[in-house]
Amino acid sequence: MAVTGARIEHVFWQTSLFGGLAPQFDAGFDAAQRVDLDATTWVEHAAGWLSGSDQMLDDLLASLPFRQRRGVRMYDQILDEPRLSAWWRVESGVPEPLPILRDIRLALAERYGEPFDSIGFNLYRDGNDSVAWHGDRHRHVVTNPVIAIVSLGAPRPLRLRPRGGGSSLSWNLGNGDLFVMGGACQHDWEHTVPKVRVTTGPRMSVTFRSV
Ligand SMILES: O=C(O)CCC(=O)C(=O)O
Repeated sequence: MAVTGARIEHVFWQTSLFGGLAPQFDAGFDAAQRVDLDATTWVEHAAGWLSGSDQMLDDLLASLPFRQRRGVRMYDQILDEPRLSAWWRVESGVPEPLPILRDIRLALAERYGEPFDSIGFNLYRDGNDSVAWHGDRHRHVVTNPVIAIVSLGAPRPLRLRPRGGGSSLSWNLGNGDLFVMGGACQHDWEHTVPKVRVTTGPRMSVTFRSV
């Protein structure tokens, strides 16, 4: 994959069966399954929540100004972050990068009782891109922040473990899956998207937060 200026070019991947349709999400959250990780932490997973996710991936790759964040602490070292990111915030005054992202944002806001006024886009170009174990820094400002993640493209494991260690749980997220972390998840648990040896293509996470 080449990164030219702020734009991504020449990304090829195997599309999923229904991924190339016009994007549409399940406003009824019919497939959502909630799991309590402990007394104060929950996650919710809706497999295939967004159909047409390959089309959305294409559209976002073509339009978003992805950047590599510099000087991020990972694995106890200061490194360039091994993934690319882009951001959108309500306060910018510009519309969401795609009209359907506004509909998704408002549907998530209604279901989870959060304004979700910020969207972060993370691009894992191949199996070498990753994010290390962390809890969202946002937890220092907000108690029990809810983070909703819509995954586009090739599935990658997202793992969760109790802060400080312990056995981990794993969800394979891509192709329009919705995954929501709530309760004390950012305080008491950590999550990671680890490097993998084999992937069938890029994955993008579209992450909704309330800042
Ligand atoms: O890409 C993902 O699914 C997780 C994103 C994440 O952990 C983060 O940006 O803090």
